[in-house]
Amino acid sequence: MRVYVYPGSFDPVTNGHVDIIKRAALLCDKLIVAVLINSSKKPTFTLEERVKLLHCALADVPNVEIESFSGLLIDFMKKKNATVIIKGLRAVSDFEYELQMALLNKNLDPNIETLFMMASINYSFLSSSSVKELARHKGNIEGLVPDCIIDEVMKKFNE
Ligand code: COD
Repeated sequence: MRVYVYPGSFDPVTNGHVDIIKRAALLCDKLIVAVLINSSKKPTFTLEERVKLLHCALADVPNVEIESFSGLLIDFMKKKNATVIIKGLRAVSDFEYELQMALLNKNLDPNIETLFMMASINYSFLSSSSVKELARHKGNIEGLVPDCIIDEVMKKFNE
């Protein structure tokens, strides 16, 4: 059984993430969306909120599971018998950091591959940070995040 892992902060999930998840899910038997618990980025949404938003966004994708992890991604991969790490690349600026991570992870476990998927052109400008910036200023986030999470994201910044 081919188990792949798509790790991230998902703070919050965007349509760019969902696009990568749907495309990656076609390549494997099970795709685990792995939500990092203690990100150095200090997430805006709690772990429970990030997981709940992902469940809503991915309700119609059959072979996807949502889990959380802390510590090293490689240790989580081994625990899940997963062989491939999925990463999304938006621009050259993503590449340098992601290459370093991929080489580091390869050094930790040579049997685990990192697979880079290019962002779709429609979402190549999109990040969780830009969604949060828009929401903070009551901007329109339609089309940037799944419809079912719009209210919850807007509420977070405008309570
Ligand atoms: N289109 C396509 N892909 C996208 C888009 C978009 N619009 N937006 C983001 N992505 C991709 C990102 O490039 C990334 O691959 C993924 O989606 C998740 O993005 P984020 O921003 O939610 O998550 P990050 O980048 O904060 O996640 C970082 C990790 C959790 C993957 C990383 O910190 C990690 O692996 N941490 C565990 C500790 C570890 O093992 N470190 C390595 C050894 S030191």
